[in-house]
Amino acid sequence: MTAQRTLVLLKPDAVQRGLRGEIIRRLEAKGYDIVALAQRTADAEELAAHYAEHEGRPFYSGLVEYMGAGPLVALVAEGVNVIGGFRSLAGATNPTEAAPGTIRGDLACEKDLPVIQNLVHGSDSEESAAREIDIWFPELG
Ligand code: DAT
Ligand code: MG
Repeated sequence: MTAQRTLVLLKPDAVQRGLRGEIIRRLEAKGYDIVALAQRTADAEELAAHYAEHEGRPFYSGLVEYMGAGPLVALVAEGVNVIGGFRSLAGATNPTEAAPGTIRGDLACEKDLPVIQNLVHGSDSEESAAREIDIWFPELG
């Protein structure tokens, strides 16, 4: 039971739909702390770094286009097992499969688009969290 940090993105669809407060409310209500937070429009370089694992996938160019289409909010959340804990709050990648009660299950809906728009990103491992926090908040390193 050690405290962890995770990198969360409130993706451009979350900002555009006015869901920042609702998503941050869930994260804080769960008991996680927010140790850094910034809103900005991501550039191609940081998105390529962030999504390097998906380069070459059929949805990659749509993903980078969607993530750069407007402002997003990047934040670092802290708490015991927050990496898995936030992914539980977020729900499954596809909003149709995401359980009710989760951010994606309650607030997102599958669209007929080449990329899945699902409101949030959360790091998937300690290694990813360290790498992603360094991309979005190098000053925390
Ligand atoms: P997650 O965001 O749940 O960690 P991921 O890392 O596998 O999921 O994918 C990153 C994002 O890319 C995901 O949030 C939505 C999009 N995506 C993933 N798989 C997809 C697919 N098969 N078709 C369209 N978009 C997809
Ligand atoms: Mg992922």
